Amino acid sequence: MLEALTDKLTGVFSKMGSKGTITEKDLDEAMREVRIALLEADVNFKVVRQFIATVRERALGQDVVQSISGPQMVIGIVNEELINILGGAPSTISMASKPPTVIMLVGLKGAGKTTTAAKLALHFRKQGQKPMLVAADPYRMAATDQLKSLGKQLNLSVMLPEEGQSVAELCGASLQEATRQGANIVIVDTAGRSTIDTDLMTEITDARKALDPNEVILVLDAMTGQEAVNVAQEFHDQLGVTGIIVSKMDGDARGGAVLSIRAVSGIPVKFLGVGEKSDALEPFMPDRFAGRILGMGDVVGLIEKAKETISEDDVQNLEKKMKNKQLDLEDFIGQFQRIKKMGPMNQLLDMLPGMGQIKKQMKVETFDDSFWNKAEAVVYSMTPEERKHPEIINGSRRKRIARGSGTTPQEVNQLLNQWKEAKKIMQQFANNRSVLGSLFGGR
Ligand SMILES: Nc1nc2c(ncn2[C@@H]2O[C@H](COP(=O)(O)OP(=O)(O)OP(=O)(O)O)[C@@H](O)[C@H]2O)c(=O)[nH]1
Ligand SMILES: [Mg+2]
Repeated sequence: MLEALTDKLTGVFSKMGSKGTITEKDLDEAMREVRIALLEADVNFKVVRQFIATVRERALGQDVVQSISGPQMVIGIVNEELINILGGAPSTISMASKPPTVIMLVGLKGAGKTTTAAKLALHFRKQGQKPMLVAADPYRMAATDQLKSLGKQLNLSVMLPEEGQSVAELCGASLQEATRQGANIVIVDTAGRSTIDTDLMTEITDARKALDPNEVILVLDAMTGQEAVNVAQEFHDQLGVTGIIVSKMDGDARGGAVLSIRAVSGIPVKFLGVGEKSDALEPFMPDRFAGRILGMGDVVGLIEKAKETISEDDVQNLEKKMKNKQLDLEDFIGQFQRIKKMGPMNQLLDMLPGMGQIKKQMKVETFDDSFWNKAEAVVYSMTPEERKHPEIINGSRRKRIARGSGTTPQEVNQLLNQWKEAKKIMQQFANNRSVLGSLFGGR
């Protein structure tokens, strides 16, 4: 997600960073490129204009021009302002002081409401809560069935409409049922329409009255781009929305919606949907998201995800090696083995610092399993010495490794070169990070 934007911004900043000090002209030039990158990522133009103006003003106010750490200061300001437009502090679901907490999901047809309802239920259950789902779409059997089957799969309780029951009646009944079952969170999935019409609004308003929800969450499809921002505005005007979940962030949406929504509508983004599966939901953290956009990588997120799958020792090792820039070929493959256990490779690798640039420099489109399987075979055909010190690999060693791994000497060479490039960038990045770290509070 947002790869194109990240690539562009990393490019702008590494160009600026390589200068040492910058002039006002350099700053303007960089800002022009940032502006283009944001517009290309489909960020609302008013948001872009305001963003650029604020960054420029702050940068000049802080005397970045001709200052030794000028470029880093600019990146620091861009990071802070990105976090700002994304909403600053993370916004969580507000819980009722007296349970159950009622969360209503609304949105256009196909936005991802039903899928998201199940994801949220799972999210809360993992936290030890007791959620219940409500299929508040009595007019479409298929919609009801979808939630029913998701509930069955995940072993979650689902309240279904009865024959002839109105949405308001169903909602009232589900609150009673929640109390009876001891459910402390009620997640209500409502009907979607292809446009915002009065029928839909009447139905949702009725449900809202019957439920008196703590949260009215609008689910928006990231793939709809700027249109999502308009939809948010309209729903908010007519209904009053308390939060947003942007779904389908795993697709090839340019991401502008996420960057514009908060600034345009004032509504906080609370979660991102990053896949079709029920565990593909991430709490939205403005600071981490900004870090990802700037290509600084979501190291914290990666490590947290890793913690769910691998041991504390493994994690500490990974953390230490990354910090000390000591990854050799053996670690490379070792980490890969662990990462492989964690799920789709690309999603995880994107969380690593500088990954966008690494891919480009290594001339690798995607790190798919076939790439890794080959790399693994090559590394396993090396001696431990060769893995630690790849520079000793000469022609005859290369031939032997190729034979052992079922590849060609050219392929072995290519992998070694790719590894060298990757290491170079990670090193560069690690150097930058220490400067950035002090700017961003040591993260
Ligand atoms: N890749 C991806 N697909 C998603 C995500 N969220 C939902 N989908 C898919 O989007 C499609 C529509 O999702 P639903 O949850 O049925 O959408 P809905 O808003 O309930 O649709 P209606 O009830 O018809 O209004 C399904 O095929 C989902 O699998 C996501 O985060 N990533
Ligand atoms: Mg649905």
